Amino acid sequence: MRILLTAFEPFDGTGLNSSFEGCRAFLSSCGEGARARITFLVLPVEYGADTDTVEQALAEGAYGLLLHTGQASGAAAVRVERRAVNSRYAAAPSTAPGTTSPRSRDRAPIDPDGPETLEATVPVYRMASAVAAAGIPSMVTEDAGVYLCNHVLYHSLLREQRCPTGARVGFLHVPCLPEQAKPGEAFLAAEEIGRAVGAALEAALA
Ligand code: PCA
Repeated sequence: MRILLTAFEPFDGTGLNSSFEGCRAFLSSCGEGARARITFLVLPVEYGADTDTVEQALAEGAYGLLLHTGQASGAAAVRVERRAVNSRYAAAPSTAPGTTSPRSRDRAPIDPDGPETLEATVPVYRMASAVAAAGIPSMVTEDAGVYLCNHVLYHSLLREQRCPTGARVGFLHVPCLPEQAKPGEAFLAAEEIGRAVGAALEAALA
C-alpha cells in the first residue's frame, strides 16, 4: 500500500517545523523497502496552497493511507486528531517572524456545502496506544483546531467522502522541538517525533 505522508514548512518564526523535522528523522530511520512506499510532501502554510499540493500528489498516484502531520506549539504530547471541523480563519493569520497569532479571529467555513465535522478514518486509539508504547506521550484529541492543520485534514476527509478511493485519512499533531520551545513549554526531540510517526503509521496500517 502506498502512503502519502505530509508535514508543514516552518511558520512560527523559528525557521523550523517539528512535523517536518520529525518526519525527516522517521524517513531516515526507515528501511529502503518501507521508504519506497512513502511519498513525503512538505506543505506550504497557506490556505489553498496547502491543499493544492496534496491534490497534485493525489492526481499523480493512488494512496491507501494519507497521514498528515503538523506542529502543535505548546502541546505536551503527540495528538492523534479524531476529527476535522468545517471552520477556518476568515483572514489568514500573519506568519511574520515571531508572530503566530491571527490578525482576525473571524471564522469562515472551509466548504459551505461540507458537513460540520468529519471523523478521521484511521484507527486513532490504536495509533495513540502505539505511540505511547514507543515511549512517547500521546493522546487522542477532539479536533485539529481551525488553522492549516485542520484545513488539510478536513480537505482530505471531504475529498475521500465525495470521491471515495478507499484511502484512510488521519492527522498527527506533534510538540515543538527543544530549539523552538518557550521557557516552560514541553518539547520532543526530532528523533522522538520520528519514532512517534513510525509507530502511528505502523498502527494505521495494521
Ligand atoms: N501547525 C499549524 C499550521 C502548520 C503547522 O505545522 C496548525 O496547527 O494548524
